[in-house]
Amino acid sequence: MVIHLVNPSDSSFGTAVITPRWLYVLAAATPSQFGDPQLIDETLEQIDVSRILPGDAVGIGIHTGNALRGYEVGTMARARGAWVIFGGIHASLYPEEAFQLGGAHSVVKGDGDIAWGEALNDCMNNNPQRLYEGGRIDAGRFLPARWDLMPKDKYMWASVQTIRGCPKHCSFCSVWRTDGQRPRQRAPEGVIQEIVALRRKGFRFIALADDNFYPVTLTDLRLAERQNNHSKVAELQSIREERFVLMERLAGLPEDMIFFTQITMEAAEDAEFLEAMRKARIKGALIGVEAVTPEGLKAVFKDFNYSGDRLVQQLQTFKEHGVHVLGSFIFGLPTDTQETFPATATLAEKAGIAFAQFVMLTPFPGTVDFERWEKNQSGGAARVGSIPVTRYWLIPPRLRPKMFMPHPSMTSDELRKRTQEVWDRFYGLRLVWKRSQCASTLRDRLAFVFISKLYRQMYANTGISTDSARKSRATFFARWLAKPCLRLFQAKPMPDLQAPGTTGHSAKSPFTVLGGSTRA
Ligand code: B12
Ligand code: SF4
Repeated sequence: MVIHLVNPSDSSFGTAVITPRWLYVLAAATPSQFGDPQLIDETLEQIDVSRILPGDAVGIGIHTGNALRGYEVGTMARARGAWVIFGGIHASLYPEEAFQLGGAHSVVKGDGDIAWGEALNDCMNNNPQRLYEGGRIDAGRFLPARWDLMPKDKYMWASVQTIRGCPKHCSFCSVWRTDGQRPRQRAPEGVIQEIVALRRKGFRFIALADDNFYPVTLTDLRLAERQNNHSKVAELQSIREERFVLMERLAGLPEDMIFFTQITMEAAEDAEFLEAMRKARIKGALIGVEAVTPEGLKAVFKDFNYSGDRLVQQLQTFKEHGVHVLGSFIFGLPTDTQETFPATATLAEKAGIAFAQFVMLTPFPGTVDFERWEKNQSGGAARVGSIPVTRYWLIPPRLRPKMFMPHPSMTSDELRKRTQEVWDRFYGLRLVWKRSQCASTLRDRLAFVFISKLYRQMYANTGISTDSARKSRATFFARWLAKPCLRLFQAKPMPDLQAPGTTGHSAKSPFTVLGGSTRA
């Protein structure tokens, strides 16, 4: 019984920006009696189904965006006589779809680190269960990825997870509902061991695949303190302290290493944390800015973010601490007007953010937005063929609408066109070159320009465009750009690298920090 793990994708670029971490974690979760699994990442190349034989087991991980392709792969695998097992966020939310459309024998809901092995053993005994409840396992049980199985020269960034879950509750995001609001933080040692294994292979760029790298804010601490909730204060302090220990360990890694993470804007108020990030060389962070007006922020339950000049100031604070921001903005909120588009582009420029993504409001399953939207389809949802738009991921990509929530004053085409214009403006060569000043060497400046152009081609043109000629041109250019990009990201392997030790640093008591800011 050969085990295959498939990361489905409609578009293959030959090279990918970030490793799909789940593939390598599930490889680690595969019991050794089955041997090493075959890993197929379709963002690189499409699967060759002739390699699947009767009695093999095929694990397919899906999020909403690649669910339909995942069902095609599952159906093909089942037709070849293999056991088919689905997992990932989308399968966890809609297990029945995987049975009806994807040829599934089983679905694993939640974390696969333990349940995957059980499912494989049951397949081997010809007795797979329909559902496996993987649940939310404790951080101590998260498995380190099998990086030894990664193909050579295919990925620019590797991804290592340090924490799962997020205490916030943004309306467009499913993380806090699926991964939970209680942060599950890995001990620094395991994280460092994985990173060392990657640097040994020549990876110097690492994405910290975290929901929110800053799980405890100074406001959280202040609140717990004001409530005299001593156990809460101790718990929050311990989570915070462990973040500092991790960052100190990262700082001890080779100096050419660069990290990228996802974080909330509130970290701008925590100078000690930002300074630790600088030392750890966490040089980039995806920050959900979402909207540039207070009304927009309220609409997505993210009113802990600032708007206007205060927002510019906060974004600049990250830059001052050497953390370059990938700002994520949402277009299509009911509060958006025609002015929102240029105003957002201007704000992004003024704030000096290094990268930006401008996404169209999409109701993702598992979110508050989705539930509200689905409920509001009075008289039944519109359909494309026989498929209601509330199951838009089942609509073939070329027919899939780009906008789902009607806007009070703009048509879907207008929103898409204006969004595309903002991408064009932000990623124009002159501005990209100007922004590349954040890199210190010519090589890094070039890497910045290439990655900016690649990001735009892979994301904006293939994602937003409805014009298929433009889409295939973008795919062609992305393939072409990806090769030199990859070389710029590679470093000389360091096969003898050892994990750095710790000097026993401890974060300043948060209350020293709080005392300061409360007085200010
Ligand atoms: C890091 C990350 C990114 C990174 C890197 C992506 C990459 N190539 O790896 C970046 C920033 C590029 C990114 C981009 C996007 N992301 Co993202 N991302 C994440 C994040 C924070 C972590 C993913 C990760 O690596 N986790 C670590 C692995 C080990 O965990 P895991 O994937 O959950 O897998 C576990 C289980 O699900 C299960 N499992 C998974 N697959 C399988 C398969 C089998 C067979 C089995 C048995 C089990 C199993 O076992 C695994 C181990 O426990 C998740 C949030 C989250 N908590 O999942 C969002 C998340 C996956 N992203 C999301 C979204 C929406 C996006 C974007 C569309 C955002 C946007 N609008 O631009 C893009 C799409 C990119 C793409 N085409 O894939 C959503 C998906 C929602 C949905 N319903 O599909 C999530 C859930 C966050 C959210 N906001 O809700 N993302
Ligand atoms: S968008 Fe970010 S801050 Fe909001 S709940 Fe999701 S992970 Fe947390």
